[in-house]
Amino acid sequence: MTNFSSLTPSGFGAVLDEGTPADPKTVRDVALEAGVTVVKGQTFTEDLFREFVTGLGDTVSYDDDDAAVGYGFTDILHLDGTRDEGKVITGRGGLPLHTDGVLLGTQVDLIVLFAAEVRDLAADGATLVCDQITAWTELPDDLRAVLDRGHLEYIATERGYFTSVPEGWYPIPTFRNYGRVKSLNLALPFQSDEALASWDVRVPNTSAEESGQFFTNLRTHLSDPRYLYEHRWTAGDLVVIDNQRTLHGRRGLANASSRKLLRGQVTLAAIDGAPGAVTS
Ligand SMILES: O=C(O)CCC(=O)C(=O)O
Ligand SMILES: [Fe+2]
Repeated sequence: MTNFSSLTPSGFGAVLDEGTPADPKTVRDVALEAGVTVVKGQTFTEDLFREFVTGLGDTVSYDDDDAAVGYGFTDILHLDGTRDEGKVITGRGGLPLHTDGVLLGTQVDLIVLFAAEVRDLAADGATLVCDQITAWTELPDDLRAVLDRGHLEYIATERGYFTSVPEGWYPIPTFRNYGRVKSLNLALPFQSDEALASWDVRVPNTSAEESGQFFTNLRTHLSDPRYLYEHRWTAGDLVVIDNQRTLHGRRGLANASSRKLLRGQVTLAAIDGAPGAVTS
């Protein structure tokens, strides 16, 4: 599958022309091959969306000890752009580039997003997807050296979402490899103009100033248009992201706009020679 026109100059991402409903196996294969795939014109109800997500692999669900994670959503999270005070991930503000599973330490291979409703979205409320493997390959040496130290320190500040993680700062490895691909295990800090933060991150044993400068430079590199696909939502859009090869984020929603996305997460078993497999 190499004849897709890509979504970034780095050669990553693919639009898939599928019927309605899209076939989960086809969508999964293209998402793993291309890193992210966009399918337009889908008409899922929440139940049909759940069925589609199940058809991609093992659904990540939060139960038993993790039942309260994400305000207790269990398997399908509603990214509703809510105005509820204190909600960040399901709220209206921007989200810095990150991969899912960093703070909770979970293996999330695919992120599945479906736009059930979109109103007056214009240019913002976009979801950003970064081709992190290429960006990592092309990372300046000074930034690489900091990541190569092996850990960053995080604190989860949105406690209603991150219910099962330590209270204070805790170290998280900068890389991960669940058997398919080694990649950056990273969540950038919120910027000061993003009113509410869901988490914060710092470079250990470094001044706040140096740590801040590191993340500014890292953000500049990862946000280069060469690596970045910006998805502007239309109702009926399905976007499936390979969470092991990308970082993603969101631009904040403008005041009058409304956007209701459904989100599922999928874990794939480590498959030798799977599409998208990168040996490292
Ligand atoms: O709202 C978005 O576009 C992305 C949300 C997100 O990053 C997440 O739910 O993990
Ligand atoms: Fe996310």
